[in-house]
Amino acid sequence: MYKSRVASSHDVALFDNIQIQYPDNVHLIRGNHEAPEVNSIFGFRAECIARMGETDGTWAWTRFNTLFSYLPLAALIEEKIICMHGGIGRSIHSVEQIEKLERPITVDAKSSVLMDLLWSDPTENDSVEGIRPNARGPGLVSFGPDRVTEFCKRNNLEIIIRGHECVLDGFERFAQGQLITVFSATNYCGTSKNAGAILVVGRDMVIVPKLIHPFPPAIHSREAYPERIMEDIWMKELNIHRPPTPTRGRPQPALAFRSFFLDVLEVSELCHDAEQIFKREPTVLHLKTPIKVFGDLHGQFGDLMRLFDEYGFPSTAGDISYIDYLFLGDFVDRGQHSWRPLLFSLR
Ligand SMILES: [Mn+2]
Repeated sequence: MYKSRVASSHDVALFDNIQIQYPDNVHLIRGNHEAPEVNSIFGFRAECIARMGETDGTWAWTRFNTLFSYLPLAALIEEKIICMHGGIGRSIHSVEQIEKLERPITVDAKSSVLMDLLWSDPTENDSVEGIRPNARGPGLVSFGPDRVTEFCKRNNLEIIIRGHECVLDGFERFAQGQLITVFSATNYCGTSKNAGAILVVGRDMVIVPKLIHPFPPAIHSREAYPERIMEDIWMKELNIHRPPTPTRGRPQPALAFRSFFLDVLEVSELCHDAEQIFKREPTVLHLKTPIKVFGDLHGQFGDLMRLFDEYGFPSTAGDISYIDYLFLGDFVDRGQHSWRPLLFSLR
């Protein structure tokens, strides 16, 4: 459980860096797992307790969920592409309906717009039109390609980009390309064998998918431990900043010894700062191209690092000065490292 402290402190350092330096370039919207009813069951609560102990962990889990209730719920890119976690479901016909949702918001609001936004899926293929029941649960729906076309036309939009579903190639087209699903965690739950993807939206509004593939399930090889490989890469990068023959007792940069295992005060400050940012932002974000759109991460931090490694990284050494980042929710649950993508992306 208490492995990889050094690499992890690097994560937090990077995250702090992003928060301080790039407050306008990294954007988050909410997924259905950013809710206590869901993340008490699928791993996030257990992870908080494993990292901080029963009392502090439960407190942190509660605090994070309060923070989640302030997350923006959708994003418009150049007023032409709308992004949300799930979809438009049965009830959403206009962008204004989403804009009118007042945050903080939870399931207790009994908002069908919120439920559709976070939980709905497209139907199984373009030939299945209208509204169908959704196997995810009672009251949840799937929406046909006719709904996508109608929604885009009515709101003068070209495309819907959403996450929420694990798709084999990391991205998948629906409604003749008018809706794209993107999912960034590879080999989801260790069994799905899916690729992960991000979508790069250029200034010309052309959408280019970028993929990473699951590691082969080789036994007794480094490939069986993708996270280990990532940590090796991180260690190499960290080592660049270290002198080859360190002197005992030399002054250390403060961040180098910050543990990833935050204490209550640090979680409190972090959530407070992030909450101020979410409160300043509108419920529907207005974003510009070029931008990279990330799908569900579900605590699979190694995949986030691979995507950064292959397709650019949010720092001045990377590409933050000319491209923005949008994450479509479901940062937590399932994987072992909900905290890391979460903290990383909280700016
Ligand atoms: Mn989801």
